[in-house]
Amino acid sequence: MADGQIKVDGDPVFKGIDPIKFEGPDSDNPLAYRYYNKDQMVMGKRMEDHLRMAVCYWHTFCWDGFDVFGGGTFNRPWHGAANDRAAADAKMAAAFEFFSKLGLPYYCFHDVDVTEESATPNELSNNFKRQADRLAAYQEATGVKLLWGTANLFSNPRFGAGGLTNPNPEVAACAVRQVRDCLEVTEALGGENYVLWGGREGYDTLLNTDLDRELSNFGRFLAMVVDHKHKIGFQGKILIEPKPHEPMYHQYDFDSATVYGFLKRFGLENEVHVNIEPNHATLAGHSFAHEIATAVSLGIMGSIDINCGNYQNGWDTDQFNLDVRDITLALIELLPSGGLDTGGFNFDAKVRRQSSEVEDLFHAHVGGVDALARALLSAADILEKGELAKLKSERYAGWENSDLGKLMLSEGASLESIANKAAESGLNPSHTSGRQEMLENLVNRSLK
Ligand code: XLS
Ligand code: NI
Ligand code: NI
Repeated sequence: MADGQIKVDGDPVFKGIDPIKFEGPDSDNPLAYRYYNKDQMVMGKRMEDHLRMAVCYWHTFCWDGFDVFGGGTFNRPWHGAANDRAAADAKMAAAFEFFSKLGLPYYCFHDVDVTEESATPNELSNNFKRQADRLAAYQEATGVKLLWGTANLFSNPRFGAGGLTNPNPEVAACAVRQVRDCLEVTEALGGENYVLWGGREGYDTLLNTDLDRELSNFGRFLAMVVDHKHKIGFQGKILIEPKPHEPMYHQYDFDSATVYGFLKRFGLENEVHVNIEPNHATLAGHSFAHEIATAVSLGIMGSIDINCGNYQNGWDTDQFNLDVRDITLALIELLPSGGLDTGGFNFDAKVRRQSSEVEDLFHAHVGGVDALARALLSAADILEKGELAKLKSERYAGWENSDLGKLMLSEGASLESIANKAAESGLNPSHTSGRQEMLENLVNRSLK
């Protein structure tokens, strides 16, 4: 162990709560899994290996319940009077106890989540390295692994105008340094991905923003991240997490398609993938399934921050996603492509401010885990029945089977040759039903 002070089996924080077990759908124990049975085989793979679930450090262990209208409501036993070293260590002990009790394989963090308040970038760098050793010891003792690490380039006031896209090169250099440190720590901890969520990379008004320069700088620094990844031999994926708004009025990484265009511009489309979050998808006016289908189609699918917004207000409320149907629709797009590779499902979700007891954190995750497991079972049932694939292949069969389809796709085909062909043959085709309602019913019939 890297630090003699670490007591992994020290005083438990979650005393009255036993490890969460699979008890089956008929259990009446609120703190049991009804569907998540990690060794159960689904489409030839263990449930745990399909879902690769992670707990996030920030919402679950850092947030004290404050919002813009009022202070914290949570009073967590691991929150000290100040965010000092003792509090950071207590938080880490609680976090690993929680991960272990849930029986989930992964966790995720920002550099500042695991460290105490640091007065300067130098202090942060030192504090983070110390905490990284402690994380390594906890990982070794509990078997919990790191899905991804990320640098927080948005909370410190110096990042008000962004990190890597800040107008001030001194601030951008501090951001670069934080990313370098965090990428190296993530590598040292065996992290399977490294995430860049564009916290304040964007603008509040174009009146003070040189958009062209900011995007050029962003591309330049992202290329350096990729170079450094190769230099240090990091095996994981670099992921950008798209989001259209909040905190900035406009975020550069708007959605998966926008991110792809940006990556193409800088020649990074084979190096960087996306971390998709349902609540960000809906903020961008897309469904969760749309973002997955787009990323799969563009070859940039990476990982998922699972959560959802609120249907009424459209904000980034980061709720635990219990919508089995919505997740099923996304999995129908994801699973045929081979599913998650180095990615996972990270619970980037928070309990409501009134859910003030630590027990609520367990209820929230148990519900989130089971919703994913139910969606997996549902999607597998739908895909294994094969009706969707059959209908799609029939719908597009003309491109494979008919002379016209083949001709249109052949080399040398032109706008003119196709138009002439249509005219010569007097083409006047009629509409074919898309069978949407039948397919929607088919999905609903398979929901578990
Ligand atoms: C915020 C993001 C954030 C990232 C990590 O909206 O979801 O939590 O996942 O920086
Ligand atoms: Ni988010
Ligand atoms: Ni997120």
